[in-house]
Amino acid sequence: MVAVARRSAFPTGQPLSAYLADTGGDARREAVAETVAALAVGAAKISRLIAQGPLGGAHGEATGAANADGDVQVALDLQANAYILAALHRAPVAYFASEEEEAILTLAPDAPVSIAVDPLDGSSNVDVNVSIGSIFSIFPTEAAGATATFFRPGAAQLAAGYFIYGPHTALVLSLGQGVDLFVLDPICGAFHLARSGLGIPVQTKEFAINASNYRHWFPPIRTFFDDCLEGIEGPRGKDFNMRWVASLVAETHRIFSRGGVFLYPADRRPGYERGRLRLLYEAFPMALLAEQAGGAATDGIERILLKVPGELHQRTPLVFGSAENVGSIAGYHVDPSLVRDLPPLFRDRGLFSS
Ligand code: FDP
Repeated sequence: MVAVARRSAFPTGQPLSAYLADTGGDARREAVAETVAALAVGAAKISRLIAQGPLGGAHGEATGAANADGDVQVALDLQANAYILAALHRAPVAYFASEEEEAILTLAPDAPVSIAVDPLDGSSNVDVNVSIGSIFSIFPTEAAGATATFFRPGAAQLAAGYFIYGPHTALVLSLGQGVDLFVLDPICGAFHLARSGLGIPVQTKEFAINASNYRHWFPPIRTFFDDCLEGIEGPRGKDFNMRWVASLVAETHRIFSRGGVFLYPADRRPGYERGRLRLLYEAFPMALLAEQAGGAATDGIERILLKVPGELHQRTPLVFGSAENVGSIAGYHVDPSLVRDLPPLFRDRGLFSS
């Protein structure tokens, strides 16, 4: 967890444009501000399209194509990617990395910032009318090129956030000085500050995990889960509640509203050796937001913001939310005495934590 220098209080109700204009004349902050403003334009368009539901044309229908990571693409995935890309052509963005693009695109190579996005996260929920979102991460552009720009620790991010398309559309944003919440006014089409200084409580009694994967999990996660289910009589001494929406932005938004911890661990299924979520454009932004809100984010053990992607669509196990709970989940990964059903070989501490 990092010490967070909070941005000085900005009055709620103010438009996002006024909030972003407060750059202190710093050229890089101005570039970030222009990029966030462009994203907000793209997100407002995506929000309108989603609000039309099936009336907006091909919606949650599979396109017959898959993205670079093998996930089925629905029509809205591609539309959201196109809207964001079009909006960014007005912004000072050098490189564009997207879940929906096989390779990094070059927009304006001399521009000071670059962006990684998941244009439509949770898109398997499109037809269910459940909250989905767009996730983004803004990096300073490196002169050495796209690889040097993105393949470095997540701590290098200048800003991160997500748009959530739900009963209302909101933007949760960090420019590196705390986390603020903006809501889209559907009448005027602009985002306004609704809450500033979002915080994640340090402890929680609520966790989110896809429990249908129980049989695939490794012993540390199974033991954590079993201990939570044992409630007040078990080793954790608390009655826990569980949630799983299967939409990362929706789970994250709940954690920002009332605390909680999210887990998508690695498991034994082929292709899930590093979990399901993507390091660059899902885990990095959520980790920055979580830390900026006083929470924590790890891959089970290591801090997400210290990890370095080796490839564009690299996956990572992800655990984030209330800091004490994230810490205790790390305990299950590094302390064999906490874990049940551990094969004898793994009782060796070195093997266990590798
Ligand atoms: P989706 O594939 O629908 O975009 O980003 C991947 C993601 O959704 C997350 O939003 C969500 O948390 C997760 O996948 C759900 O995975 P499971 O279906 O395996 O539970």
